[in-house]
Amino acid sequence: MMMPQRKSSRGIGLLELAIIIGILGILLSLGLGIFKVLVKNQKVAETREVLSSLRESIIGYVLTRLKLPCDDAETCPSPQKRYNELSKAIDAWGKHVFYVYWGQLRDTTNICSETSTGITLRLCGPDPACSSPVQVVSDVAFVVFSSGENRNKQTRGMGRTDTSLTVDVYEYGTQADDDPAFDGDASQEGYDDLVEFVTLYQIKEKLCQGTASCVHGTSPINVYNESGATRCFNTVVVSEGTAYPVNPGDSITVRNSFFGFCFGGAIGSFTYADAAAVDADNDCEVNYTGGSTLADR
Ligand SMILES: [Ca+2]
Ligand SMILES: [Ca+2]
Ligand SMILES: [Ca+2]
Repeated sequence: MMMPQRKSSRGIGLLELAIIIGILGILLSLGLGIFKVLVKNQKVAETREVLSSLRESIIGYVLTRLKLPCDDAETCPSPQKRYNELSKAIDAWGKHVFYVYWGQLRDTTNICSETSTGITLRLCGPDPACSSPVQVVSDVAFVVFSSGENRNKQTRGMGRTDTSLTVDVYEYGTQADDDPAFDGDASQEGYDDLVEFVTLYQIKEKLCQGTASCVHGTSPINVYNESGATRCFNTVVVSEGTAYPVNPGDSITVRNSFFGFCFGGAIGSFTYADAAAVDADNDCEVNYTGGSTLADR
């Protein structure tokens, strides 16, 4: 039996072929574009992860050593460590991440007794002149940052800083380069640095119990009478175990108390500065233990 002959198809015309190739081309380029964006996002995320781990490692270091680590490009007396020994300090594009810190916070024996830094960070939005910053953060302890995909360091500062420094952070794509000398190129690249920072306040909040609101020189210091008897601080009767707030500039003369009255000559004295000097844990609380003696509480 003869099979009916199939009608042969006409095939694809030249025009259709051109259209199909065109569509494929568009799809392919879209796909490549999406692929590039995905890779880039993944690298940005990876770098953010590197920076936040590094930031946490530095905070961890401060919690045990009571001071900041060294930069990698300076003399670092043992047993101090460098920031890049604490955690990975290479970004997703293979470049070293930068560390900028306030020098005194490395020299100090106890970061809790530090009250300010000279590093200010400004979030500038899309304005390369930063004429009206979105946010200004003062007393920054340290900054870690990556020069981003363009590998151009566009953020100011590197390593130890002992003179006041303003670090400006711009919105992605802003035509800003605050360190043209470093790369020798101030070309009109969009800002793409990735920046993390920590303030002295944030460190003290974690490390120095209850000290966030205690600033020596500004906050009153509670002096607890732990001398074993009711005393008079100037003319105020302070019973055993209770606190008397001493304000900046105050000088206290301590006298004995008798039935709720202050009497007799001075048995000791101290000033606000004396109280601040012994308040090693920086919580604005010290003990008066007799005579002219104060001790940390
Ligand atoms: Ca950059
Ligand atoms: Ca640069
Ligand atoms: Ca104290």
